[in-house]
Amino acid sequence: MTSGSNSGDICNGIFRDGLLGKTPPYPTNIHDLEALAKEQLPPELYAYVADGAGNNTTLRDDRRAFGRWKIIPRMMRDITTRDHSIELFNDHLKAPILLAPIACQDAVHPEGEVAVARAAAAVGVPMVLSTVSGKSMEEVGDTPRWFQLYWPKDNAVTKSFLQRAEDAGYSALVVTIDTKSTGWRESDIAHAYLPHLRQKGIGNFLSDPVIRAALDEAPEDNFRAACAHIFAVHRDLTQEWDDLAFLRDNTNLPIVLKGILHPDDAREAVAQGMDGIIVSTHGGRQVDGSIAALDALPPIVEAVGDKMPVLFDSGIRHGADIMKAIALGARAVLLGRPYIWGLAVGGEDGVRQVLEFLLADYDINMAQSGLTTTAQLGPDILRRADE
Ligand code: FNR
Ligand code: LAC
Repeated sequence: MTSGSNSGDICNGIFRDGLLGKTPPYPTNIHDLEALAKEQLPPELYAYVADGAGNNTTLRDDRRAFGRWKIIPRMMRDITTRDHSIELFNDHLKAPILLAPIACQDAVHPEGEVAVARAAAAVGVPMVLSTVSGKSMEEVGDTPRWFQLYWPKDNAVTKSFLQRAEDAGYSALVVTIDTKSTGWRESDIAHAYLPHLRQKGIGNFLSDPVIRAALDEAPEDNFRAACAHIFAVHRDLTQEWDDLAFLRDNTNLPIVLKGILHPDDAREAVAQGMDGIIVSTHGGRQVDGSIAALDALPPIVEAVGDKMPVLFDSGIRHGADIMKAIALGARAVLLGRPYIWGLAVGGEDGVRQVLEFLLADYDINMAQSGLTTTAQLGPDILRRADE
């Protein structure tokens, strides 16, 4: 995204098309896009994606936390040449954005994660593939990508997942540590619905050689027994900090712990030799009433110092949100629900529009604030509204 950047091209193209009576194919505003997805998805699936835990308190607080920070734009600077790229582990990112791991994309669209990977590749944003993906990690195409691990109970399965991810070309491992079990999600309870119990999101399990070897009959012949086995091995409630040595010993990939909200847990991640962390409330889906992710970020950044990159998700909707999270010390952010709304309404094209528009929004908001590189974002560009 350099020299005037592609945000200019996108806008010029859109306004030129407008002269011919054409507008963007999908809603531009993310809330309008969600409303359209809500019309199109079955109610229980919409609720699974949209809602959080309990009374949705943290889901709302994650967004409110952004409202408390205001950008103070600076004027009269040369903004002709912009480059928002960053280096992160082994990857060069054109903007400080990745796609958050989201389960069961095959429930939302038949092409699921494969459509998302194509859109991510087209736009140049890496995706983090969930363990709970409809397609197997080998089927998800040739795009920069990281693998998210829900750490299974069976070490042989864990080792197999780690090896497969490395062999398939994933460049980092995200280990999600805030979801030993699923939060109390009232709408899922009310609908008695979880997509992974409806044959969605199990591509990595059904294709795993260790899992298949443990079954008396192939999943194709006895699907019920295969699912029972998968649910018996797929999570482990006992894991503690010292157990991370097992992952360290069994992968060459950088390990990023996802779901940290306390500075002491961030310090523990450093002590365990991890390579990075993601500050996240899991989109308000785990502990209702927990601290908002953005409020948790500054003390964690202070605790970690320059020992490892701190990434951020939970509530990113616009370019301004990216600016605020990075200014408060995140190295990069992960985009969650918005790209799933794009997938729901337009498959690959829908995701591509969401990503292109978000990158353009970020670039333009940066430029209008007088900023031409991501590195220029710091606390000095922000003021708390309540101060
Ligand atoms: C998630 N998230 C998630 N995280 C993870 O590590 N593995 C997973 O499989 C999933 N699955 C998942 C499904 C759905 C439907 C949602 C909404 C979220 C959490 C995700 O990576 C991210 O932390 C949140 O989506 C961030 O919140 P926002 O920005 O989407 O509100
Ligand atoms: C969720 C799990 C799969 O949030 O991470 O639904």
